Amino acid sequence: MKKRGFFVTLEGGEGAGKSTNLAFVRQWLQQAGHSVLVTREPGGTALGERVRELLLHRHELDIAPETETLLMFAARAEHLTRIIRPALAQGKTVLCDRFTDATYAYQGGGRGVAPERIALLETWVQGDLRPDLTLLLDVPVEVGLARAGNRGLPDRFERENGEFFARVRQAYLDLARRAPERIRVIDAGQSREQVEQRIAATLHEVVHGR
Ligand code: Z5A
Repeated sequence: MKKRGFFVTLEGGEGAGKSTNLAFVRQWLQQAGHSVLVTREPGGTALGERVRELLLHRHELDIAPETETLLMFAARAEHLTRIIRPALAQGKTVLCDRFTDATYAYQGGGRGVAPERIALLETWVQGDLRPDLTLLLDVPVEVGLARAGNRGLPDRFERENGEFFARVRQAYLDLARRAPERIRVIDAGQSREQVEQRIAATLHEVVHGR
C-alpha cells in the first residue's frame, strides 16, 4: 500500500499574506520532489465553492455562528471525501489554504462558538486525520488590516472589526501553543524575503525530518 501523502495547511489572520506565500510553498514542495495538489477552504469542490459564495459574499444573509460553523464542516466533509483523502491515498502532497484551525480561530475565537463543539465536529468529519504541518502566518492585527485594506470589496469576514481579528489571532496562537510540533508560527510582519526564508527553513526541517 502507498504511503499516505503529506498534508500541509496554510493559516493566518487578515492580511497575513497567505495568497502571497501559497505559490512559494507549492514551488518549494515541487522542487523537493512532491506531487502537489493545491486546494482551499471553504471551497475545493463544486459544493464547497457554493458554500464559500454564501459565507463570504452574501452580505444580505444574517448567518448565526452555529450555522456558519456547520456549513464550514459540511463543505469540509465534501472536500475530504472527494478531494483530500483520495489525493493523500495516492501519495500526493495536499497543500490546503485554510482548514479546521480556521474554524477554531474564526468561529471559535471570533464568533464565540465553544471549542468543544468544534472538536466534536472535527472528530466526526475528520476521524483522526490532521494536517502534518500547518504554517501559521502571524502578523499584528493593525499591520494585517492595513495590508488587507489595499484590496477590493471586503467579504463578510473582512467587514469585522479589529477586536474580532484580535480574538482570531489569539485563538490561532493558542492552538499553536498546544500543538507546537504541527503548527509552526511564521512571523509574517517581516519583509516578503524574510518570510519566505522562514517558510523555507521550516519546510526544510519538517519535510527532511519525516
Ligand atoms: N474561514 C472561516 O471563518 N472558517 C473556516 O473554517 C475557514 C475559513 C476554512 C476565507 O478567506 C475566509 O473564510 C476567511 C476565514 C474564513 N476570511 N477572512 N478574512 P480566504 O482565506 O480565502 O481569504 P483571506 O483571509 O482574505 O486570505 P488571503 O486572500 O490569502 O489574503 P491574506 O492572507 O490577507 O494575504 P495576501 O492577499 O497575500 O496579502 C495581503 C496584502 O499584503 C497584499 O497586498 C500583499 O501584497 C501584502 N503583503 C503580503 N506579504 C507582505 C509582506 N511580507 N510585507 C508587506 N506586504 C505584504
